[in-house]
Amino acid sequence: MLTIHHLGNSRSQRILWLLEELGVDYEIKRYERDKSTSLAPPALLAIHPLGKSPVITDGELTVAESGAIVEYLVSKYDDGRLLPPDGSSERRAYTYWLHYAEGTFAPLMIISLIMGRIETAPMPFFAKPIAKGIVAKVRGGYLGQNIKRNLDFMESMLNKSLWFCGDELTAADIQMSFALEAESVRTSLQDDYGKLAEYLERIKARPAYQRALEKGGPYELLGASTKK
Ligand SMILES: N[C@@H](CCC(=O)N[C@@H](CS)C(=O)NCC(=O)O)C(=O)O
Repeated sequence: MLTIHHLGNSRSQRILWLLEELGVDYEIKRYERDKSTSLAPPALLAIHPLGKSPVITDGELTVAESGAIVEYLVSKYDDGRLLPPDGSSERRAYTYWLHYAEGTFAPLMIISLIMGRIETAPMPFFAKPIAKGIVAKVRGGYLGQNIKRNLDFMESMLNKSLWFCGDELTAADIQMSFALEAESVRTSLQDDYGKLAEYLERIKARPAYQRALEKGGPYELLGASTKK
């Protein structure tokens, strides 16, 4: 039986969604984040040396890293619905977005989350202006413009098609969903990024996405109170 080691409020939610889209039988082993640090519990270290989620086990095999998990599941279980044909332009787009999600966009979300944590961390009063100054420099000199450029880019892509690789959902969209959902709890996409907002609505309307939410338990993305 395939097992997904699922950390609450995390990226592994999208693997549950993929499994539901594929109609695969699986079991969920749940892990909760530490209440004060938000880190994964040490039990996940017994599954993979990095102790992160998602990670799946399938018999003797352990697969970590969302993109690798998506590739593994799609190559084993997809019947041609979620993976565009080899050699097609949709397939090139698929490879791009599958890597872009964790390689380019997610790191910006992480930096943003960390900046928010620094801003709100308890510290002596005299250190606060220094911390705030550093955060402002990172936001003003790097983060803000990069997030904007990436959101503009994604919005322009969704002006051309319903999903990132054309008018059909692919597993690359499932990989893309997490960081965009995280961004949407920080910024109201509706005002400046209408296509991205509609895209997230399309995702949330899918029955497989809703089943995954029911099975995965609470999915409250971290960093809702941070700003760019
Ligand atoms: N690039 C990795 C990132 C894995 C990752 O950082 N997962 C987070 C959950 S969203 C995690 O396990 N965090 C808990 C921790 O770092 O202790 C992937 O996509 O699988």
